[in-house]
Amino acid sequence: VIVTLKPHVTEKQYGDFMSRLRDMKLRFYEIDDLHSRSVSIVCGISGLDTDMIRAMEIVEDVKRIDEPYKAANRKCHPADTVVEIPVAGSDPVKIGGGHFCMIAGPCSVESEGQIIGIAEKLKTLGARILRGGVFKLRSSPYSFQGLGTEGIGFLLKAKAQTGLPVVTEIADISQLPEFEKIDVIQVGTRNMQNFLLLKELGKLQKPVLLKRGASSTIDEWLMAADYILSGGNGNVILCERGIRTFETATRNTLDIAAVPVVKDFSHLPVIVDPSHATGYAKYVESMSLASVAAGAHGLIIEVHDNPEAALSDGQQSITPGEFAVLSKKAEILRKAKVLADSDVTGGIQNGF
Ligand SMILES: [Mn+2]
Repeated sequence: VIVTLKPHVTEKQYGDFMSRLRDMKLRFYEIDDLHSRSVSIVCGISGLDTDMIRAMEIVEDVKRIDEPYKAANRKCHPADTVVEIPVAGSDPVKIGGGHFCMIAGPCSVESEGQIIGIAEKLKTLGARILRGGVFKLRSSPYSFQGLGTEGIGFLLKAKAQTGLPVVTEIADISQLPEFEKIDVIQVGTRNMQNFLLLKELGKLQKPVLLKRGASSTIDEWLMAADYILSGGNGNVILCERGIRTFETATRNTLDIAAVPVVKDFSHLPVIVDPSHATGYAKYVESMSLASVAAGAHGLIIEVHDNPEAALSDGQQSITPGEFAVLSKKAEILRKAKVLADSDVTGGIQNGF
């Protein structure tokens, strides 16, 4: 609900109101509004006596949020969320708000040498986070299932060697202890509605990369985010990775409109995975640039030294050389977008 307070509320009244909310163990955000002071209270309908809130002396109005997602809703939290990923001995990597982040790496960790080698290259080419699957959820039981625990070890060696934070997918709650040193836990498309897993991740403070389910609506995706957020973990990054449509020319259909829609509906950062969305290396660059133009907060891209020999998703993996070009183009386009967004006339005068 959104609670609007009466004008001219004193600091003392405001403080008392806040401590009552705290006593009731409600999660809430303070909304800075020029005209009225508002507070959004995030909870299920059953968890709040709205009449009781309405009856409080300083409350002017209590409005229910109509959308099924509450904690992810921008109405509850007007400012953009910026998720910070700590980096040892350096500034954290930031995703969201005005920050853009490039995530890259192979679909699967295949060996220690492979992941360290590619990580070292990607670091020099603009990647800020290293990706690599170890617990693979594959459509076919006969496809490569990942190196598992051994792969986590290799990924952490690559992190130690390069300083790049790492993201990898969790397949099941039982694997959670193995993710202690992993910087970002990915929930893949097949697990987007694994609510028991989402609830467990809500108890952590670790960033979660929540991919959109291949057949999920944006509402369902944001409700999945609410499972994590309402548990107390505010570090959720959304990832559009293509949805299932009647089109077969690409692996999935990249829902590029999801980027501005999610930014409208939610305060959470949203990044795009053009690799799984298209399924073909040759389309990854154009869809990456489209994502930047649409306002995505980052990209996650599959890169492999020798895509033809990749144990998974070779068809959609680009080479480090192609990544270098993509990364450069994305940077140029992003600068142009920032300039255009901030000052259209100035941008036009400057030749854009
Ligand atoms: Mn993959």
